[in-house]
Amino acid sequence: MDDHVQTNNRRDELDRTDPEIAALVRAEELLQQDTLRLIPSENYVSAAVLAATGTVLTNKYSEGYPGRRYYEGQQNIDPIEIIARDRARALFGVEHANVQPYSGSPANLAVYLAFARPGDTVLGMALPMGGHLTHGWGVSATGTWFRGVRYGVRADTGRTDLDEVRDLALRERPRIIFCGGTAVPRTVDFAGFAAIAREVDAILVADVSHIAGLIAGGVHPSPVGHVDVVSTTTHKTLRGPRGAMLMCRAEHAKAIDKAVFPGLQGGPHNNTTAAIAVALREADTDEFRSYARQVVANAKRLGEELAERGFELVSGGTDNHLLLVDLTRRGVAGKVAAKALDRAGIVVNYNTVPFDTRSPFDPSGIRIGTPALTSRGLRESHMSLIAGWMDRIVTGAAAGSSEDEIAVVRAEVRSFLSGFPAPGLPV
Ligand code: DSN
Repeated sequence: MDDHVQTNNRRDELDRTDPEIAALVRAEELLQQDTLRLIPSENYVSAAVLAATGTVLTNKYSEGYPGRRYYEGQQNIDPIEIIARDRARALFGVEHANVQPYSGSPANLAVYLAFARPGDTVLGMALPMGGHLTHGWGVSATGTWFRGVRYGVRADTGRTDLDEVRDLALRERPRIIFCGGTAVPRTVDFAGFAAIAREVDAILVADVSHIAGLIAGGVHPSPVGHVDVVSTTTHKTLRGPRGAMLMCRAEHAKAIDKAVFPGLQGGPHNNTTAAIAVALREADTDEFRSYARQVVANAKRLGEELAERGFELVSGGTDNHLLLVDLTRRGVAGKVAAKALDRAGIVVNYNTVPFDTRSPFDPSGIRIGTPALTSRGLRESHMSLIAGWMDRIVTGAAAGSSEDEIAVVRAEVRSFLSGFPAPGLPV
C-alpha cells in the first residue's frame, strides 16, 4: 500500500512537471498491463525494485569501491554496494562480485580489458546462431578491436557441438572464450567448455544474462566452479533493474574491478545498485525458486503446444525460458509475423535462426520466452491459449489477410490478461 502512495505522489509530480513524458509513461504502463510480453529478455520487476530504482541514490557520485572512493559522503552508498555484492556472492556461490557495470555490453567489454589486448583472438558463438554482439561479432567494438572467431550450432540438431568448438579452439588459440548467448534454447555445458578452455589456456567467460534467474532458482546448472568469469545482466530472468554484474574467483577480482573502474566506467549508478540488492534478496527465496521452475515448465509446454500446431522449433524444443521458432515452413517472414502478433497484443521479436538465408533485418524466425508472463502468474494450462492465438495470427499473416482476426485476438488477449495483474504496475 505504501508503495502505491509513493508511486502516486511521484506520478502526480511528473504529471505537473512534464505532462508529455507522464502521458507516455502511463501509456507504457497500460501497454505492459494489457499485452502478452513474450520477449525472453524482458520481465516485470517488483514494486520494491521499482521503488529502489527511483530513489535519491541517483543524486550521488561514488567513483571507486566501498572504502576507496574519490568522493566524500558515502555513508549510505558504501553499505548498499557491500550488501549488493554480498548477496550476489551468496546467491551464486562466488568469491567476488562487481555490481557496477552499467549493463551487459559494458560488463563484457570490461572482461576484454581485464584479460586481453587489442588484436587478441576471442572465440564466441556467432550472432546469427544465438550469440551476442559482444562475444566478438564484427560490427561490435569487440569484433573490431579483437579478432573474433565463431562457433555455431549443428544444422541437424540445432545444438552446439563441443567437438567442433574444441577443434576451433585448438586451431585459433583464443585468449578468451565466451559461452552462453541470447537465443540459446538449450542447457549450456559449462564443464565441457571449461575442459576446452583449460586445454588452450584461455579465459572462459559464461555470459548467463538470459539464464541468471534460472541458475539462481536452481533450474539450470551453474557455471561457478567451471569458468573464470560469470557475466550477467540483472534484468532478465533475474527480475532486477537494468544493470549487470561480473562474478569471479578471488584471484581475478583485482583485474575485474580495475577494468570496470577506472578502466571503462565512471561513477556507478547507485540507485541501480540498490535495486540490484533488492532483486537479489527477492531471488534468494522459495517463492523465486518456484518462479524459476514455472518459467521453464511454461516454456516447455508452450513449445509443445506450438509444435502441435506446426511451428518448427530450433533444436526441437527448450531446456530453459526461450524458444526460437523458424517460420520458413509457415510461409511468412519473422518480421511480418512479429508485427502482426504485436498488433494482436502479443509482443515478440523477430530473430535470425541458425543458417538463416534471410537478412538479420528481415529474418526467418521469431524468439519468444516465458519470464514475463510467468511473473504475472500464468501457468502451463494457459500455454495452449497462447499457442492458439499465435497460430491464428501467423496463419493470417501468411495469407496476407489477418486484420479482422488480429482485432479479435487483441480483444481476447486484453480480456484474458485483465485477470493477471502485472507486478509493479498500478492496479
Ligand atoms: N538485448 C538482449 C536480448 O534481447 O537478448 C541482448 O543484448
